[in-house]
Amino acid sequence: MLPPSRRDFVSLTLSESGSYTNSKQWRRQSCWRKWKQLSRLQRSLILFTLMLLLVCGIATSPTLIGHWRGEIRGPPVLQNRLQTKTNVSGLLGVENQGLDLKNENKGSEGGKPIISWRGAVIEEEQEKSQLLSLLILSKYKPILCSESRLEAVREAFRHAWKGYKNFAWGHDELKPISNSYGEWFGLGLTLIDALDTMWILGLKEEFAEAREWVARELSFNKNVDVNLFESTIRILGGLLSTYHLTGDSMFLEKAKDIGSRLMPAFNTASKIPYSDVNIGKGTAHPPQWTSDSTVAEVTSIQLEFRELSRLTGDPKYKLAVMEVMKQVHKLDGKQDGLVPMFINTHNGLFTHQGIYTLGARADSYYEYLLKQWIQGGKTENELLDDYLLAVEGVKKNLLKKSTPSDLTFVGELSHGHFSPKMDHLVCFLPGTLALGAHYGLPTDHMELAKQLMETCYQMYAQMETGLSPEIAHFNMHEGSTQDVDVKIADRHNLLRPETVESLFYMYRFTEDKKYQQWGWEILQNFNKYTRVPTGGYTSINNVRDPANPNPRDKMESFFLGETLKYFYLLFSNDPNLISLDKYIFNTEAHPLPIWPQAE
Ligand code: DMJ
Repeated sequence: MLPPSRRDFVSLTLSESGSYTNSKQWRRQSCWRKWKQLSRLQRSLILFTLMLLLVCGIATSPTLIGHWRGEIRGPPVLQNRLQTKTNVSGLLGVENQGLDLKNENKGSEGGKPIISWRGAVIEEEQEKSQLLSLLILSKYKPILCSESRLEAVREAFRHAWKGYKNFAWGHDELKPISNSYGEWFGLGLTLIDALDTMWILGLKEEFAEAREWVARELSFNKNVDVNLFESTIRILGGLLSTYHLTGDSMFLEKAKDIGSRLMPAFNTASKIPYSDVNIGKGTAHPPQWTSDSTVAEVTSIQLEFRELSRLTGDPKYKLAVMEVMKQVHKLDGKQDGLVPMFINTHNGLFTHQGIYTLGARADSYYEYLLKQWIQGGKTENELLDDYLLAVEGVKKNLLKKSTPSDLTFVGELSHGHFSPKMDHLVCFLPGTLALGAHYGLPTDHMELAKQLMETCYQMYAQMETGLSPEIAHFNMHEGSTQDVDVKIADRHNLLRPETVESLFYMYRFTEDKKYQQWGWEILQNFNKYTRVPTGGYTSINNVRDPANPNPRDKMESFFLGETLKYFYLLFSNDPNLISLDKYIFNTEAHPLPIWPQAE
């Protein structure tokens, strides 16, 4: 009889002949031999450890849990996609990110930033905090995962703030690639937009220095044209919410100042406001090329001016903006509650009729119908009626399914012709629908919200960078192999908040962790493709090219005002952190109080 080693001898000989199959066989046999050589105790220990690892792996995989619970639904294509994405980010992603960092770290020297792509870096501090998260997560995953994600948002904010502080302090927007700044109104837009975010994130030092700038440097007595809508939602809204959160009356005084300087916009024949106001001279005018205003702009300043009236006791602000709502309520030219995009400031009529969208120029009209109704104590029935009608109008005219994956999307209508085009801006809608359902509106609004939330997430997940384009076109013809097409001109990403905003609402109302998970993936992709080494985050030109996303050299103020704030609120498990039963967010993410009773 041959000794046991005889088998090894045969394998070894074949292996030397270069046969791959036999080499594998040899390895197997060699392992088997080693296994047999172990004591019973050693074997039991190894088997036990393997079993333990398997059980832990299954128990902590959100994807598997999701499948077991039936949470991850949708067509197989998307399920595959979700599995892939889940494995590269999120809970497991933190771990993977830790591994990536280790690899990237090879080329770095102590204390120096670690380059992750041209332009984006992960600094040492961030690396430490993420590796720490990795360690913490592997031990106490369910409890501390939220805290480590919150810390990741604080870190992202600090990084954005570093760029703003060093290169754009007191100016409107950071240009993070050229280490300079851009002016729009010359009013420190980013700083004001970011005030309440810093307060909510608990960034005391940053808040204190920004408060000093507002108190000492900010003056609205300037010969400058500002856009009524943009300065209302960002500046007036930002100052009012910061006043409410802090109780610091300096912010209220500044809010009164800018609010009264914006009022000349309403001096028009129709009382529909002009788009532009010179806040120093007290004059207002439409844009140079038209006497029209944008419908979304004139109908999305109401939360702020109504609140200003409540705080000052002066009804003029509220009267001016409610006059606009009254007129729009009665106007001809709507289709099933959907509004055109333009309104004339001379005669108060809709212009460019026949085009209906939930995207640019109409979006926040719908959002503010619902939010004013909530703000005012749910008694202003015309607002509610218009909102409910519009949701039915969306369902009837704009809602379709894509192929191959049956994603529900909101398209556009142009003179009876349907276009499967959806702006990223439309992704405010799942959150707004969910908010309405929370306040007692039909439950099918929540069902629609869930479907649209999935679509908005897929607008990120199906892109090569994991970041959404500005506009997506959905395929509807049989035989399509992908749901989302992006035209070359639409491939940019401006660091917009709408999807993260909706994820926040969806998580608050359902407590379904998948929404936090989706947000976590998006935050990581912002870090990967838009983070700039010297501070700040940049808009990019091409979400389809991970090798060269092509930075645009601009950090919009809403990235700090909205996007990072909604990330933070999404990752927080505390429903009382800006309770949705007490506050209503304006369209720039500035929380304003829901009035104690209807006024
Ligand atoms: C913000 O200024 C507001 O959210 C507005 O309602 C839409 N555009 C930007 C963000 O995308």
